[in-house]
Amino acid sequence: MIKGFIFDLDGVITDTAELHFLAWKALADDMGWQFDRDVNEKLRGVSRMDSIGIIMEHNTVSLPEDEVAALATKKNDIYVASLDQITTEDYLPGARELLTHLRQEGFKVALGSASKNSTKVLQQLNATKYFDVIGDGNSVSKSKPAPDIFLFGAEKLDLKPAECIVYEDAESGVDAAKAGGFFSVGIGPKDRVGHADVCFSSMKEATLFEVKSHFKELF
Ligand code: G16
Ligand code: MG
Repeated sequence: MIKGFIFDLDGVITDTAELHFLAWKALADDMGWQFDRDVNEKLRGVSRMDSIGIIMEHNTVSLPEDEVAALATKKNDIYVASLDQITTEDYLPGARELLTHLRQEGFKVALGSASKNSTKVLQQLNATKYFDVIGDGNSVSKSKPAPDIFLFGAEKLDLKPAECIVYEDAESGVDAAKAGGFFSVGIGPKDRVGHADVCFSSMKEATLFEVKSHFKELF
């Protein structure tokens, strides 16, 4: 029986990827590093420290740990300042409707994001009210593809993984959901999230009606 839903944030509820891109780009320009949208795509759902690792590897740069941490903080300061421009109009199409629908039908809902800034993003969207539990980069230490963030959410919702559906837009996020024994909905192209139990090209298609008809026997 499905009793709960766990949502990733960036790429599922809203598209913070562009703001992450601009902040990484500002840092990269400052450092004389190459960074473009193709490299940014590799950072989807990846934690901040892993992200800077990918960017440095792309530039064959290596620095002492404390300097890397300071640069990641610098990027984060730029990113956090840019979150002020997020408004209640910045849900991905279909996301607010789905969250409202889940509330109406009495499902339990958790956030399962890699971001350490999820509270601020949810506040800007006025979306905090849709979530019973906020699981994010501050809640667990092992990031996706480890299942920890989704297991954290399920436990706080007092549900078993097999009673929850996870929505994810990142390959590593779908891997994490599967590793934890959750049902999964992939948002995006098949070559990225086609290994989810069911895949939709965008949140607009991933309605409760569609998901219920796919997982018929579980509702
Ligand atoms: C998001 C983004 C990633 C970002 C990560 C950490 O993950 O997709 O690009 O690196 O959060 O964010 P922060 O630097 O704010 O802690 P998710 O899991 O919400 O898709
Ligand atoms: Mg994501």
